[in-house]
Formats: sequence, structure tokens, C-alpha cells
Amino acid sequence: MKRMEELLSRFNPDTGTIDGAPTVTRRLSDLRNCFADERAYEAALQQGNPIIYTVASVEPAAGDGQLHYCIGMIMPGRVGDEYYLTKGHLHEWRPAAEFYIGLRGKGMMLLEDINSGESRMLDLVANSAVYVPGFTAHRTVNVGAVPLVYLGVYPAAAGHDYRTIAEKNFRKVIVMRNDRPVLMEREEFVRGLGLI
Ligand code: S6P
Ligand code: ZN
Repeated sequence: MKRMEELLSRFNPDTGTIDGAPTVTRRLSDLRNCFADERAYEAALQQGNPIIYTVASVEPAAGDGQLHYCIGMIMPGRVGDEYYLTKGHLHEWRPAAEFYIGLRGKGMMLLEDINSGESRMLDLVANSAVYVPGFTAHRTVNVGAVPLVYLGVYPAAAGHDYRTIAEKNFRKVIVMRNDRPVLMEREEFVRGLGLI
């Protein structure tokens, strides 16, 4: 039997931390090319380099059948009309699915099927969960006024592929229109800004 610390974890949905787990911090400067509005991104960087999100991860064991999990916390805010977001990724092991559970705040997930190219925007709020199938790029955004906190559970073998997203980015963006999040074609959004 594993040690108690490997079986039980205590997390804090207010701080987005898990006792004893390492936390990665992503600041605005780490998110170059993630926001479609590059002009607003550069302008925001001139104002400072705030923390956009943190991820505390627990990776008890590697190998087939094992699970890893994390708590993500995304701050409220926007760059232009785009809500604060995660880098977004595919799993290195493409068939790996993931399960997200909302703990606090008001968020949305952007899913993009890499085979069909189809996109979906789904609520991620307390008492709801989003199933991210394999072969699906996923990004999380905070569309509310308080930090968004969620738990993600994924196969230990999933791995992160940020490269593919960095090269092509998502086809769609979640932006604020009339105070509400809407899903738009990236190209249409960028054209509307006069950037192409
Ligand atoms: C891992 C899982 C999450 C994300 C976290 C941050 O498979 O999807 O732990 O890593 O939400 O997002 P990102 O895109 O920066 O890894
Ligand atoms: Zn993932």
C-alpha cells in the first residue's frame, strides 16, 4: 500500500494550492502569441507583468494506468476583449482524455478537435465538470470577476504538447461582447481589429 501522503491530498480552492505540490506560475510575458490581439497584448505588457494563472500539480507515479492531477487558478482580467487564458495544449499522447471539475469562479473551456477542426465552448463553474476527449486541444479562460479555480485529472502518460498550439494557435477565440463571452473565429476577430 502506498504511503498516506500519496493517497490523500488537501487543497485550498481559495489559493489554488495543494499541500506539498509544486506550483507553476504563468505571467503575461509567458503568454506571447496566445492572445489574438497582439496590439492589446503589447500595450498590456507595457503596464506590467501580472500573474495570469498558476497550476499546482500532483504526479504520484508514472506509467500506464496511473493518474496525475492539478489545480489551476486563473485570475480575472482581459487583454483587450480576450479573457485571461491558459496557453492551451494537446496531449503529447493524443488519445489521452482529461476531466476538469470547476471549484470556484466562472470559466469556460475552449475545445478543438484536431481531426475535424470543430470547436466548442463549455461552461466551467462550481459543481460542473467538462470531459475533454482525446485528440482535443484545450484552453481554459476566466470569464468572471473572481479567480477561476478548477481541478484537472489526466493520465500520467498524457504529457503536454504546447508546440503545436504555439505554431497554429486555436481557430477560435473567446471574447467579451456586450459583457458576455462569445466564441468567434480568430481570423474574423483579428480582422475586426484591423490587424490583418
Ligand atoms: C494538464 C491539464 C492542466 C493544464 C492547466 C494549465 O493536462 O490540462 O493541468 O496544464 O490547466 O494549462 P496549460 O495549457 O498552460 O497547460
Ligand atoms: Zn491537458
